[in-house]
Amino acid sequence: MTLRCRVIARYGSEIDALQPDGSVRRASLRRRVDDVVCGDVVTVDSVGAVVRSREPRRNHLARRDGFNRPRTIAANIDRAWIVVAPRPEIPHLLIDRFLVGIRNLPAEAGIVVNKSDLAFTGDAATSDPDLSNYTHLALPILRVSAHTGLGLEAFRAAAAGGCNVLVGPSGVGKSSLIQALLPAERLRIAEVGQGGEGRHTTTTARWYEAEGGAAWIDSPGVRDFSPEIASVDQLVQGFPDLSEHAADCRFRNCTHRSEPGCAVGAAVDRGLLPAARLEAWRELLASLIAGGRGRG
Ligand SMILES: Nc1nc2c(ncn2[C@@H]2O[C@H](COP(=O)(O)OP(=O)(O)O)[C@@H](O)[C@H]2O)c(=O)[nH]1
Ligand SMILES: [Mg+2]
Ligand SMILES: [Zn+2]
Repeated sequence: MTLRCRVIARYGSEIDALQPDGSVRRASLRRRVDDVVCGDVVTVDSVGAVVRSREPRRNHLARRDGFNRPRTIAANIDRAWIVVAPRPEIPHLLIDRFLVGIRNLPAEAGIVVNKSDLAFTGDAATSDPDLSNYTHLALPILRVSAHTGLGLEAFRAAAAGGCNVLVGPSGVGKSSLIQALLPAERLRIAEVGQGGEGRHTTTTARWYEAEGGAAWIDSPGVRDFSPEIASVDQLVQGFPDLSEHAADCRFRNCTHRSEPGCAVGAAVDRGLLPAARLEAWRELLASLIAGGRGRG
Protein backbone atom coordinates (compact mmCIF):
# COMPACT_ATOMS: atom_id res chain seq x y z
CA MET A 1 0.00 0.00 0.00
CA THR A 2 1.19 3.55 -0.65
CA LEU A 3 0.38 6.77 1.20
CA ARG A 4 0.19 10.24 -0.30
CA CYS A 5 2.45 12.44 1.81
CA ARG A 6 3.70 16.01 1.95
CA VAL A 7 7.48 16.36 2.06
CA ILE A 8 8.26 18.35 5.21
CA ALA A 9 12.04 18.37 4.83
CA ARG A 10 14.80 16.67 2.92
CA TYR A 11 17.99 15.37 4.52
CA GLY A 12 20.37 13.90 1.93
CA SER A 13 18.75 10.69 0.69
CA GLU A 14 15.93 10.82 3.25
CA ILE A 15 12.81 12.90 3.78
CA ASP A 16 10.38 13.61 6.59
CA ALA A 17 6.96 12.75 5.20
CA LEU A 18 3.72 14.15 6.63
CA GLN A 19 1.27 11.24 6.41
CA PRO A 20 -2.49 11.62 5.89
CA ASP A 21 -3.14 10.88 9.58
CA GLY A 22 -0.96 13.84 10.60
CA SER A 23 2.01 11.83 11.81
CA VAL A 24 5.53 12.35 10.44
CA ARG A 25 7.67 9.49 9.18
CA ARG A 26 11.22 9.26 7.87
CA ALA A 27 11.32 7.74 4.37
CA SER A 28 14.17 7.06 1.98
CA LEU A 29 14.73 8.18 -1.58
CA ARG A 30 15.97 5.96 -4.38
CA ARG A 31 17.88 7.27 -7.37
CA ARG A 32 14.86 6.84 -9.65
CA VAL A 33 12.84 9.38 -7.61
CA ASP A 34 15.55 11.70 -6.34
CA ASP A 35 14.37 15.19 -7.35
CA VAL A 36 12.31 15.75 -4.20
CA VAL A 37 12.26 18.84 -1.96
CA CYS A 38 10.28 20.40 0.87
CA GLY A 39 6.70 21.10 -0.31
CA ASP A 40 6.54 18.24 -2.79
CA VAL A 41 3.78 15.64 -2.67
CA VAL A 42 5.02 12.05 -2.91
CA THR A 43 3.68 8.54 -2.56
CA VAL A 44 5.45 6.48 0.09
CA ASP A 45 5.40 2.71 0.45
CA SER A 46 3.78 2.11 3.81
CA VAL A 47 5.88 -1.01 4.40
CA GLY A 48 9.42 -0.15 3.34
CA ALA A 49 9.10 3.65 3.82
CA VAL A 50 10.51 4.21 0.33
CA VAL A 51 9.38 7.11 -1.88
CA ARG A 52 7.79 5.59 -5.00
CA SER A 53 6.84 8.70 -6.99
CA ARG A 54 6.52 12.46 -6.87
CA GLU A 55 3.48 14.36 -8.11
CA PRO A 56 4.09 17.08 -10.73
CA ARG A 57 4.97 20.44 -9.17
CA ARG A 58 3.14 23.69 -9.74
CA ASN A 59 6.42 25.54 -9.37
CA HIS A 60 9.71 25.42 -7.51
CA LEU A 61 12.05 28.01 -6.05
CA ALA A 62 15.67 27.47 -7.01
CA ARG A 63 18.90 29.39 -6.64
CA ARG A 64 22.29 29.06 -8.25
CA ASP A 65 25.01 27.93 -5.89
CA GLY A 66 28.63 29.10 -5.85
CA PHE A 67 29.38 26.77 -8.77
CA ASN A 68 26.43 28.10 -10.79
CA ARG A 69 24.47 24.86 -10.31
CA PRO A 70 20.74 25.19 -9.75
CA ARG A 71 19.64 24.15 -6.24
CA THR A 72 15.96 23.59 -5.60
CA ILE A 73 14.89 25.05 -2.25
CA ALA A 74 11.16 24.29 -2.09
CA ALA A 75 8.20 23.42 -4.30
CA ASN A 76 4.48 24.25 -4.68
CA ILE A 77 4.68 27.83 -3.45
CA ASP A 78 1.81 30.35 -3.54
CA ARG A 79 3.53 33.27 -1.81
CA ALA A 80 7.13 34.10 -1.03
CA TRP A 81 7.94 36.63 1.68
CA ILE A 82 11.31 38.33 1.57
CA VAL A 83 12.19 38.82 5.23
CA VAL A 84 14.62 41.60 6.16
CA ALA A 85 15.56 43.44 9.36
CA PRO A 86 16.29 47.14 9.96
CA ARG A 87 19.84 46.23 11.11
CA PRO A 88 22.51 46.04 9.88
CA GLU A 89 20.80 47.46 6.78
CA ILE A 90 18.09 46.67 4.24
CA PRO A 91 19.68 44.41 1.56
CA HIS A 92 18.24 46.16 -1.48
CA LEU A 93 19.92 44.18 -4.23
CA LEU A 94 19.02 40.91 -2.52
CA ILE A 95 15.36 42.01 -2.50
CA ASP A 96 15.56 42.88 -6.22
CA ARG A 97 17.06 39.48 -6.97
CA PHE A 98 14.44 37.61 -4.97
CA LEU A 99 11.65 39.57 -6.69
CA VAL A 100 12.89 38.36 -10.08
CA GLY A 101 12.98 34.74 -8.86
CA ILE A 102 9.57 34.89 -7.19
CA ARG A 103 7.73 36.56 -10.08
CA ASN A 104 9.08 33.92 -12.42
CA LEU A 105 7.81 30.98 -10.36
CA PRO A 106 5.20 32.43 -10.66
CA ALA A 107 4.13 33.30 -7.10
CA GLU A 108 3.01 36.35 -5.17
CA ALA A 109 5.77 38.34 -3.51
CA GLY A 110 5.84 40.41 -0.34
CA ILE A 111 8.40 42.15 1.85
CA VAL A 112 8.39 41.61 5.61
CA VAL A 113 10.45 43.91 7.81
CA ASN A 114 10.96 41.95 11.03
CA LYS A 115 12.53 43.30 14.25
CA SER A 116 10.44 46.44 13.88
CA ASP A 117 10.72 46.70 17.67
CA LEU A 118 14.30 47.88 16.98
CA ALA A 119 13.22 50.50 14.46
CA PHE A 120 11.35 52.79 16.82
CA THR A 121 13.69 53.07 19.78
CA GLY A 122 14.30 56.74 19.16
CA ASP A 123 17.93 57.10 18.16
CA ALA A 124 18.75 57.92 14.55
CA ALA A 125 20.84 54.76 13.95
CA THR A 126 17.75 52.61 14.36
CA SER A 127 15.23 54.84 12.63
CA ASP A 128 12.52 53.46 10.38
CA PRO A 129 14.23 51.58 7.52
CA ASP A 130 13.99 52.99 4.02
CA LEU A 131 11.89 50.84 1.70
CA SER A 132 11.05 53.59 -0.77
CA ASN A 133 12.66 51.53 -3.57
CA TYR A 134 9.64 49.21 -3.37
CA THR A 135 6.62 51.27 -2.34
CA HIS A 136 5.74 51.96 -6.01
CA LEU A 137 5.44 48.21 -6.68
CA ALA A 138 2.10 46.46 -6.18
CA LEU A 139 3.25 44.26 -3.31
CA PRO A 140 2.59 44.16 0.42
CA ILE A 141 5.29 45.63 2.69
CA LEU A 142 4.65 44.56 6.28
CA ARG A 143 6.34 45.80 9.47
CA VAL A 144 6.38 43.05 12.08
CA SER A 145 8.15 41.89 15.20
CA ALA A 146 8.41 38.24 16.17
CA HIS A 147 9.37 39.39 19.67
CA THR A 148 6.57 41.86 20.44
CA GLY A 149 3.92 40.39 18.13
CA LEU A 150 3.60 43.69 16.27
CA GLY A 151 1.95 43.21 12.86
CA LEU A 152 1.65 39.43 13.17
CA GLU A 153 -2.13 39.36 12.73
CA ALA A 154 -1.84 41.40 9.54
CA PHE A 155 0.90 39.04 8.34
CA ARG A 156 -1.22 35.98 9.12
CA ALA A 157 -4.16 37.52 7.23
CA ALA A 158 -2.02 38.40 4.19
CA ALA A 159 -0.71 34.82 4.15
CA ALA A 160 -4.08 33.10 4.57
CA GLY A 161 -4.59 29.98 2.45
CA GLY A 162 -1.87 28.40 0.39
CA CYS A 163 1.79 27.81 0.93
CA ASN A 164 4.02 30.67 2.14
CA VAL A 165 7.81 30.47 2.06
CA LEU A 166 10.01 32.82 4.07
CA VAL A 167 13.26 33.71 2.34
CA GLY A 168 16.06 36.15 3.13
CA PRO A 169 19.40 36.51 4.89
CA SER A 170 20.11 34.48 8.02
CA GLY A 171 19.56 36.15 11.36
CA VAL A 172 16.62 38.31 10.27
CA GLY A 173 14.17 36.15 12.24
CA LYS A 174 12.50 33.88 9.68
CA SER A 175 12.37 30.95 12.11
CA SER A 176 11.32 33.27 14.96
CA LEU A 177 8.38 34.53 12.87
CA ILE A 178 7.05 31.04 12.14
CA GLN A 179 7.57 30.18 15.82
CA ALA A 180 5.53 33.24 16.83
CA LEU A 181 2.79 32.41 14.32
CA LEU A 182 2.66 28.73 15.31
CA PRO A 183 3.36 28.56 19.08
CA ALA A 184 2.73 24.80 19.21
CA GLU A 185 5.71 24.10 16.95
CA ARG A 186 9.33 23.99 18.15
CA LEU A 187 11.66 25.76 15.73
CA ARG A 188 15.37 26.25 16.07
CA ILE A 189 16.14 29.91 16.64
CA ALA A 190 19.70 31.12 16.16
CA GLU A 191 21.56 31.87 19.37
CA VAL A 192 24.32 34.33 18.79
CA GLY A 193 27.63 32.80 19.92
CA GLN A 194 30.43 34.62 21.71
CA GLY A 195 32.11 35.47 18.43
CA GLY A 196 28.82 36.94 17.20
CA GLU A 197 28.23 34.04 14.81
CA GLY A 198 24.79 32.52 14.65
CA ARG A 199 24.32 28.95 15.86
CA HIS A 200 21.43 26.55 15.34
CA THR A 201 20.59 28.22 12.07
CA THR A 202 18.23 26.60 9.62
CA THR A 203 20.10 24.33 7.20
CA THR A 204 17.26 22.84 5.17
CA ALA A 205 13.82 24.13 4.22
CA ARG A 206 11.01 22.87 6.47
CA TRP A 207 7.23 22.82 6.04
CA TYR A 208 4.80 23.75 8.86
CA GLU A 209 1.06 23.31 8.52
CA ALA A 210 -1.16 26.10 9.72
CA GLU A 211 -4.90 26.47 10.22
CA GLY A 212 -7.27 26.85 7.29
CA GLY A 213 -5.10 24.94 4.83
CA ALA A 214 -2.23 27.41 4.97
CA ALA A 215 1.38 26.39 5.35
CA TRP A 216 4.69 28.05 6.16
CA ILE A 217 8.06 27.02 4.82
CA ASP A 218 11.15 28.10 6.75
CA SER A 219 14.20 28.27 4.51
CA PRO A 220 17.94 28.53 5.14
CA GLY A 221 19.36 32.04 5.11
CA VAL A 222 21.32 33.23 2.10
CA ARG A 223 23.98 35.90 1.72
CA ASP A 224 23.24 36.22 -1.93
CA PHE A 225 20.57 34.89 -4.27
CA SER A 226 20.79 34.34 -8.00
CA PRO A 227 17.44 33.69 -9.61
CA GLU A 228 17.31 30.73 -11.95
CA ILE A 229 16.51 32.73 -15.09
CA ALA A 230 17.64 32.08 -18.64
CA SER A 231 16.35 35.00 -20.71
CA VAL A 232 15.83 38.76 -20.77
CA ASP A 233 12.08 38.08 -20.98
CA GLN A 234 12.26 36.40 -17.57
CA LEU A 235 14.27 39.30 -16.19
CA VAL A 236 11.56 41.69 -17.44
CA GLN A 237 9.03 39.73 -15.34
CA GLY A 238 10.92 40.83 -12.24
CA PHE A 239 10.79 44.52 -13.18
CA PRO A 240 7.17 45.44 -13.97
CA ASP A 241 7.99 49.03 -12.88
CA LEU A 242 10.67 49.35 -15.59
CA SER A 243 8.46 47.72 -18.22
CA GLU A 244 5.86 50.43 -17.70
CA HIS A 245 8.31 53.03 -19.04
CA ALA A 246 10.13 50.76 -21.52
CA ALA A 247 7.26 51.05 -24.01
CA ASP A 248 8.40 54.64 -24.62
CA CYS A 249 12.08 53.81 -25.27
CA ARG A 250 13.23 54.81 -28.75
CA PHE A 251 14.42 51.27 -29.49
CA ARG A 252 11.97 48.46 -28.99
CA ASN A 253 14.77 46.17 -27.78
CA CYS A 254 16.30 48.85 -25.53
CA THR A 255 18.23 47.30 -22.63
CA HIS A 256 18.18 50.60 -20.63
CA ARG A 257 21.96 50.72 -20.30
CA SER A 258 23.24 53.53 -22.50
CA GLU A 259 20.91 53.65 -25.51
CA PRO A 260 19.75 57.09 -26.72
CA GLY A 261 16.10 57.89 -26.10
CA CYS A 262 15.82 55.49 -23.15
CA ALA A 263 12.54 56.26 -21.37
CA VAL A 264 13.53 54.23 -18.30
CA GLY A 265 16.64 56.36 -17.73
CA ALA A 266 14.48 59.45 -18.28
CA ALA A 267 11.95 58.21 -15.71
CA VAL A 268 14.76 57.89 -13.14
CA ASP A 269 15.97 61.42 -13.98
CA ARG A 270 12.45 62.74 -13.45
CA GLY A 271 12.12 60.96 -10.10
CA LEU A 272 9.41 58.58 -11.35
CA LEU A 273 11.47 55.45 -10.69
CA PRO A 274 14.07 54.78 -7.96
CA ALA A 275 17.60 54.83 -9.42
CA ALA A 276 18.42 51.68 -7.42
CA ARG A 277 15.84 49.72 -9.40
CA LEU A 278 17.50 50.60 -12.71
CA GLU A 279 20.91 49.79 -11.19
CA ALA A 280 19.58 46.40 -10.07
CA TRP A 281 18.24 45.76 -13.59
CA ARG A 282 21.63 46.55 -15.11
CA GLU A 283 23.43 44.36 -12.58
CA LEU A 284 21.17 41.39 -13.21
CA LEU A 285 21.28 41.89 -16.96
CA ALA A 286 25.10 41.90 -16.85
CA SER A 287 25.19 38.65 -14.87
CA LEU A 288 22.60 37.11 -17.19
CA ILE A 289 24.77 37.98 -20.19
CA ALA A 290 27.86 36.66 -18.39
CA GLY A 291 26.01 33.39 -17.78
CA GLY A 292 25.42 34.11 -14.11
CA ARG A 293 28.94 32.95 -13.24
CA GLY A 294 30.34 33.43 -9.77
CA ARG A 295 27.04 34.17 -8.06
CA GLY A 296 25.47 32.03 -5.40
N1 LIG B 1 14.77 42.38 18.47
C1 LIG B 1 14.28 41.35 17.80
N2 LIG B 1 15.03 40.23 17.61
C2 LIG B 1 14.50 39.20 16.92
C3 LIG B 1 13.20 39.26 16.37
N3 LIG B 1 12.96 38.09 15.72
C4 LIG B 1 14.07 37.33 15.87
N4 LIG B 1 15.01 37.98 16.59
C5 LIG B 1 16.33 37.46 16.99
O1 LIG B 1 17.14 37.36 15.82
C6 LIG B 1 18.01 36.21 15.93
C7 LIG B 1 17.86 35.34 14.68
O2 LIG B 1 16.58 34.76 14.67
P1 LIG B 1 16.21 33.49 13.75
O3 LIG B 1 14.74 33.31 13.84
O4 LIG B 1 17.05 32.30 14.04
O5 LIG B 1 16.61 34.08 12.30
P2 LIG B 1 16.66 33.30 10.89
O6 LIG B 1 18.09 32.94 10.66
O7 LIG B 1 16.18 34.28 9.87
O8 LIG B 1 15.77 32.10 10.97
C8 LIG B 1 17.64 35.51 17.22
O9 LIG B 1 18.57 35.90 18.22
C9 LIG B 1 16.26 36.04 17.54
O10 LIG B 1 15.95 36.03 18.91
C10 LIG B 1 12.42 40.46 16.57
O11 LIG B 1 11.28 40.62 16.15
N5 LIG B 1 13.02 41.46 17.28
MG1 LIG C 1 16.27 30.09 10.69
ZN1 LIG D 1 15.33 51.96 -22.38
